[in-house]
Amino acid sequence: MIGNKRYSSWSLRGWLAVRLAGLDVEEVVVPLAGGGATPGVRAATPSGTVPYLEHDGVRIWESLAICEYCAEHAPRLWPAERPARALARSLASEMHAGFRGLRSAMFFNAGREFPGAGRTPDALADIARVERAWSETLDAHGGPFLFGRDFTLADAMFAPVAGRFLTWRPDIAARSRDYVEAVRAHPLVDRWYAEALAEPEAWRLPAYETPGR
Ligand SMILES: N[C@@H](CCC(=O)N[C@@H](CS)C(=O)NCC(=O)O)C(=O)O
Repeated sequence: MIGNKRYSSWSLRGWLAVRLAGLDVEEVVVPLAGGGATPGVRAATPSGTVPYLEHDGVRIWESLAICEYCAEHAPRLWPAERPARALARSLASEMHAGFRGLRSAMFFNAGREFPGAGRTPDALADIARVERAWSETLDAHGGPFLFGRDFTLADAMFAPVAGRFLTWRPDIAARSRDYVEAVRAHPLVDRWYAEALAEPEAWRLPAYETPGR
């Protein structure tokens, strides 16, 4: 189960992991109600949040746990070398646990652009940290993705950040912009955006359609 694609950034992470692993699951999309209390999500998932996965009789929630479950089916979703794998897991965990300033000031909307808005001090500090993390891995592995040619679960965890940068257009380095474009061009991310734009207008929430909330 995922939230609607226009808004649900955590769902994008879990959905990418499931699709990258090729798990055969039915996709259930629930339009988010806003405010973190969608009745259909509350009733159907242990944590009251999406993404939520049921597969082979197993129930998994929390995007990072879903990533790890998918990697058990497809170990190639983490980098092959142990040091790179450790770094990828560290970055994925850091994303899962943090960047609240960025996430609250620059919410995810796959269909809008709010260039220049949302630049709170906390968001800018988070963006600086994101750029440091990205440049370290991009320099070490040569891009286009964080750990080289393959799109890993670290990229899946940061894909909604790339999406936020496309919406809010903060000032970022050319290297970061290239990475954002590479993530956006990934066929699965492109599919997510296409499906987000095809969602019913009735699912739109005014609070997520303008920059100032
Ligand atoms: N830590 C959770 C966060 C999940 C989360 O907050 N998801 C939001 C949607 S993006 C949600 O389910 N909100 C409940 C709601 O809107 O009803 C994870 O990594 O999966």
